[in-house]
Amino acid sequence: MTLPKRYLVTSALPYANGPLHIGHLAGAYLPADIYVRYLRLMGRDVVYVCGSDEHGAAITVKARKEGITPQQVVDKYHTMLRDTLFGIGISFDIYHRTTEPIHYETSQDFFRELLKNGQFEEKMTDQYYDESVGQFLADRYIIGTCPNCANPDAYGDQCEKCGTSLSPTELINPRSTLSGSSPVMRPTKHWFLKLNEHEQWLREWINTGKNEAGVQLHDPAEWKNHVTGQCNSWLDGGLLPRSMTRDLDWGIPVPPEVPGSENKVLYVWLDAPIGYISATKQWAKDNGKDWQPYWKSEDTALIHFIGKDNIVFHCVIFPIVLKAHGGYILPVNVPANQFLNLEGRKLSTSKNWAVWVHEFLEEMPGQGDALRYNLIKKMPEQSDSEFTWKGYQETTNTELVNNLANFVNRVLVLTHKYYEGKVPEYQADMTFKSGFEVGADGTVASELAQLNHKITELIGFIESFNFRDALRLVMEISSAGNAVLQFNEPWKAIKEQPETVKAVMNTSLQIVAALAVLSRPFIPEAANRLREMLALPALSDQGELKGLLDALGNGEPLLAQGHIIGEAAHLFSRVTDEVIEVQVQKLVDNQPISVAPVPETTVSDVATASNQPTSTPSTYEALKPMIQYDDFAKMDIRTGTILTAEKVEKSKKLLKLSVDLGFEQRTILSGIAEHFSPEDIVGQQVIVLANLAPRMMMGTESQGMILMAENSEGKLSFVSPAAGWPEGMGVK
Ligand code: B3M
Ligand code: ZN
Repeated sequence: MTLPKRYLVTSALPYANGPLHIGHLAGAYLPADIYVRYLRLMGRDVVYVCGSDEHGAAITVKARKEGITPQQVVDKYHTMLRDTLFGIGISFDIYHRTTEPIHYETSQDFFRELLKNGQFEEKMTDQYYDESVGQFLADRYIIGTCPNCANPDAYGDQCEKCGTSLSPTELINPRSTLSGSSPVMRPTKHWFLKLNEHEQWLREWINTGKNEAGVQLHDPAEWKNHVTGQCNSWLDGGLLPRSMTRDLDWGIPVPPEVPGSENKVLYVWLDAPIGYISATKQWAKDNGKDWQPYWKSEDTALIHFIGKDNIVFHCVIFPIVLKAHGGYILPVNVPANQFLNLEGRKLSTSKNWAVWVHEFLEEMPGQGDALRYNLIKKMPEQSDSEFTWKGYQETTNTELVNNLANFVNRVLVLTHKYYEGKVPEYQADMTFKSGFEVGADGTVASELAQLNHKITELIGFIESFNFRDALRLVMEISSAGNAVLQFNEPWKAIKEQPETVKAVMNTSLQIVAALAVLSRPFIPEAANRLREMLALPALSDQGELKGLLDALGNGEPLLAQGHIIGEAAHLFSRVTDEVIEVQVQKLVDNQPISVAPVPETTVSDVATASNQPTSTPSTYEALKPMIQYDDFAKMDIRTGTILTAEKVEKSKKLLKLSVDLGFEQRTILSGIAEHFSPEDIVGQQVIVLANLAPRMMMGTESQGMILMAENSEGKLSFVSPAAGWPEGMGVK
């Protein structure tokens, strides 16, 4: 396919009801940012839009919780989200908000157009109504027992315990979160978009990339399997008309001229994606441009970056809305990411099991790029992935500090030492050991040809949304640079073979110059510093990568001979054990009840399930979803005895135990310090999960987990075999 004339790139609009965590970043923002930064470096025409999603029950629920108005909620979190996203270097062309007048107009116009085109079916439906407050209840305002897992505090749209999506009528014993009373059913009118009438072309479009006229709009092979798979499973289930309006006092009013529109607002999932369009309109207005080609011209590539929970809205509902309106293009790709886990557990806002990006920026100043790097390396592109603080430390120290920063530093320091900062002239036929091809002889020209080759490969990865692989290649280039130095040892050769050293150093400098551009999409601040160190003008993000490729293709140097470089400056800092321990401890301390400070806790937090103001406290923890025998059989559970116990310095919750398992002794850290004193539990017989992967906590490796029972007040009790039972026996 020919290159698109222009690109319109979007990242999911975050709800303005809370801060962003690293899962959001890795899901929808970093991949888009890498992609648009790359496009700009290639000199392509691209607009990158985003903004805060400020409507829906997500906002009003939060307002009730915080005791402020919905407007105050969105003002507070919009500012916070915007600052966080720009703070971590997400380079939107505009970060808009869905409470702007231009968005109200655009959304209402969409509604009018869909209505005019006969896309809605008006239906009276029965809906829960809270008589004591005189209000229809949005799904989020109803809680009740989950029919799937018996969680007593499931929401009307979803059970957060087992993840099942629900409708309010499926809840057992529903109650209103506004008053705690049992809601009644009342008839109400809504406008249902006839999704069912769009099934055929949608299936065709998703699976063949063709529109009804047979025009190839995208290549379906370029879509991620899990995205196409999710779309097809929705389609296979059959699409039903879906209500595009709500009875809510917060949102975009249904256009007032529409009969029966009083007290009705647009469904947030109707207005939110239209937010991409209004943001583009605002951007065009601010920049004296025309927004229309970006949304209406077939030679525009529209790409939505989202997390996997938003796939149906971007691949089914919004395309239907665009098509039903008419005149708009459809996305050429929706490269949704899967989920990022944190220390073995699902990231969770409600459970505060998260690394909050604004806190990271505050607590770890100057390390934004290191976080970006780590999240890209672990980006859940094809399947769920995991972030751990230990991994953060290791990756930062080995890859960013030891590899990249070290290479750059050596090159700059040696260039100043040998040539007073001047890029050395060299003899073209001078050979030295190649950094790219182990064992081969290279020349400056052949090394640059190899570099060119790698960059082409790297670009291929970016173009196909394989950002992890692309990042790996950036580091391979840096490694090749290190290898050039390592193999040729200029510090030894400088006396005997000064001409060889000139060629080696020239090559190394060219590699640094390439890295100063190539690293830009991933670690933009570091790229800036690299450019400064080389005394090159700051990147304008307008075609520099294209320029670099042209130069390499023509055999021209990236840094001219005789160019005088700047001083070596700091690039990345080593991450110490202390820093990591503080962060891990913070996670643990954020948990209301924590037996094991690591994800594999056996005790789920009863306390968070009843955060709703009016919910009744539950005596029994909800049952977890069903597992198979095989899931259980993977666990090796043994009897044991605690031999020693001591407090862990700087930790309120942890005790360090040595536990006799009969065949060996283990060190186990257990989050029971607030419940037991060390001297009381020596000799205690326990049950141990013995094949749990070891984990570092507070500088100590914990080699298993003690199983505990917990009552509804959060008190803990040991679980143990009969007195005198030997150690090391299996529990089955
Ligand atoms: N605000 C849901 C979410 O944050 C929603 C995305 C809107 S994208 C148009 O996951
Ligand atoms: Zn459930």
